[in-house]
Amino acid sequence: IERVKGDLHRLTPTDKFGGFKAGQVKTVRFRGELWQLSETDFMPNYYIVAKDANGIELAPQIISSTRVEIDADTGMEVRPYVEAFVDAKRQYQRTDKDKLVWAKSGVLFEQNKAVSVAPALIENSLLPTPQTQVLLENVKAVSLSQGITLDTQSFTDAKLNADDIQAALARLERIGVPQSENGVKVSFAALSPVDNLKAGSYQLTVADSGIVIKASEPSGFSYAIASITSLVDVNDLTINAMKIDDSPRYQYRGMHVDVSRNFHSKQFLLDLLDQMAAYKLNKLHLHMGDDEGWRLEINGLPELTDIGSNRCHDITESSCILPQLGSGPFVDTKVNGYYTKADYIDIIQYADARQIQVIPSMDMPGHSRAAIKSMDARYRNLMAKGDEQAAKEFLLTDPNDTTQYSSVQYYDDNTLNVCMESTYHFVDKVITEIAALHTQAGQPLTTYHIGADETAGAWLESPICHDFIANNQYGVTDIKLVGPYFIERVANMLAEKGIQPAGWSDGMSHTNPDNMPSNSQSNVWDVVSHKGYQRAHQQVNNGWTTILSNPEVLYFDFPYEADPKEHGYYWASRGLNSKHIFSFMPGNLPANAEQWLDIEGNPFEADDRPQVDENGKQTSGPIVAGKTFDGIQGQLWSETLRSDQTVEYMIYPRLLMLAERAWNKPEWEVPYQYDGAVYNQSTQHFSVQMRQQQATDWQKMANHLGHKELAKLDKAGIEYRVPTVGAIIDDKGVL
Ligand code: NAG
Repeated sequence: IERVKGDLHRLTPTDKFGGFKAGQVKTVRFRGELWQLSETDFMPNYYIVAKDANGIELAPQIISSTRVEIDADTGMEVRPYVEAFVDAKRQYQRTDKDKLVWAKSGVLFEQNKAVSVAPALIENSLLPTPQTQVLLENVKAVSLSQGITLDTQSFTDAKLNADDIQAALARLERIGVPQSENGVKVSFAALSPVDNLKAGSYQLTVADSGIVIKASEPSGFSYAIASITSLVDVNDLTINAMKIDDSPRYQYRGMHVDVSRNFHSKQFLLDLLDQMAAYKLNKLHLHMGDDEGWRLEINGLPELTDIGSNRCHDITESSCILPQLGSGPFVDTKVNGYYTKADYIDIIQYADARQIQVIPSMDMPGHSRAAIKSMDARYRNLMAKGDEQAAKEFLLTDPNDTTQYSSVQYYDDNTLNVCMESTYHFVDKVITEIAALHTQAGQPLTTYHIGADETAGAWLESPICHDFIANNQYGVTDIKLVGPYFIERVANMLAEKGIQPAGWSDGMSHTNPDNMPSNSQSNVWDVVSHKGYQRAHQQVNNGWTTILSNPEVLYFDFPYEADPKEHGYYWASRGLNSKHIFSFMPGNLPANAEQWLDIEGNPFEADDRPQVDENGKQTSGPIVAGKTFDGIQGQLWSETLRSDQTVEYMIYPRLLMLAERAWNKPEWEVPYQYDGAVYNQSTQHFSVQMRQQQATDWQKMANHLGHKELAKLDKAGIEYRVPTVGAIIDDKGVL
């Protein structure tokens, strides 16, 4: 067995194996560790490339089989081949009957024990939980069955944009509350922006005289309508009289989606944006460029999508890039594809009308294989035409670089050469074109994510890099510093265009903060129990916008439960369910309730004593006074997720708990307390009472999900994961 590239491997038959005769069946047995046999991660679409008698390669053929075997040692079902994988329903598909039972009972099951609270307790509950909500005593419920009538003058006075109003009201209309002549009056008043009024704040009064919404901007209005939509009883369209005064905990409430590894449709994204808006999330981090695919049409660089958006069996990679992630040998599958410029503009506009900012990302300088192969093909074509100058314009690698390296995902050719001007020319071109699409869509590009993660020792043996070190005007004297130099240079390139640079925390932490724009954003994806909290604190102390993306609790490509039938990677968690996200305490990173056990399941001790340099400046240690995290973000990487349905399964209902934690600070969140020594939350700060409060709140939340939210997801056609009755988890939380 030999590696062709990344995770594409080849088995070449020996003489002993012989060839194939027509119709012949041969069995190839794989033996692997248990984790490799997780049913859902098994790569489908093995294919055969045979040669004819003259040694000419024949068209590839998929090897298909639906055979299920029982592993003799473990008794587990092993299903190595997934039928028609792209449209396949999830492996762990529950029936519609399960869904009905769940939605009706709304009872939470944990380890086979039912835990439930009275429905009355959740009658007026709202997700995400508002800051204050007061029921108006003695005022009867308001019926919206006749629809609503806008007090148009009040909207005109407040200068609210008509598109924003319509997008918000469409949500009410969808549940059967249209605008009508004689509906309940809805009026709007501008909330004067007093000090510290957070963006997104709103006040809502529902009384017999009508509904009054106060906000200082469209997002507040939109959130007020989202709250009404959520509170209306979908059976009789009534809403209880109440007052809500609400504002978000964090200004950044994000969801990240990787459409590069496996492409996901525009419709899936639009549906996601609808749900994000319903739960008041406001940032879509769209990961469109990585090793396995480039997913956005770029003016003037057609190769990026002609070649880089398709994987197929073309060893020369001149028409497509090589198969990866079980994609099979053919172009014509849904894991291939890209958004046209028009698609992307639609996506931005759809997001914008829902108060969501789109943050595009093309991962660089590592994770760039699709771009590199596309630009290599361009180079070869232009060279063949004799146009050397044009050929070199956007070249991304040094042809004489002999560096041997391997990325985490086993690529040895996925890193841009950061010493070549043509690389910066390419990056500038891409950013400029993406920015133009944002301008056209009416949502200017204000944040761009560089990626900057997992850059593997490339370019060390590149003659161009050696020349660069010898002659550059930037003062870079050590080859080890050219990686950070790339991030700093691109970050400043963005800043000059008025765009905030963002990146993953590993790459960001290698830069010199003094060389970075002061408003840079870092997404902290370090494993908390492996000292990730130190990195998080450091990024806050740099003064950067710091977004928590910690894998143990926010990577939605991990399985919900430790079960071979659950999809996903598990390098930082084997069971990441909605309760874990609900229990997250983002304000107190080292110490977070029960999920902050280390990967082996032991409570861990955090030690974040301040370190100072010779000038007395704190270089690491706890967050300094007055600073804080800026938000949290859920991550959906898609290596193992090949269909839109599977992606929805992984996102929902976890996204709802992400929204809850991003919006609302729970009473039981332990404040960050650095006591000058080793910090062990589970024994010191999280009191029995707090733990009990957390458990009670979770029961309420789980019932709320079951009684209210899952039914709404059903209505919206979202393929959420039906909660399982009893998890297969032993006392250590591992399989
Ligand atoms: C990390 C990679 C990402 C990959 C993911 C899978 C980051 C910032 N980088 O190794 O490319 O898809 O894990 O869980 O997460």
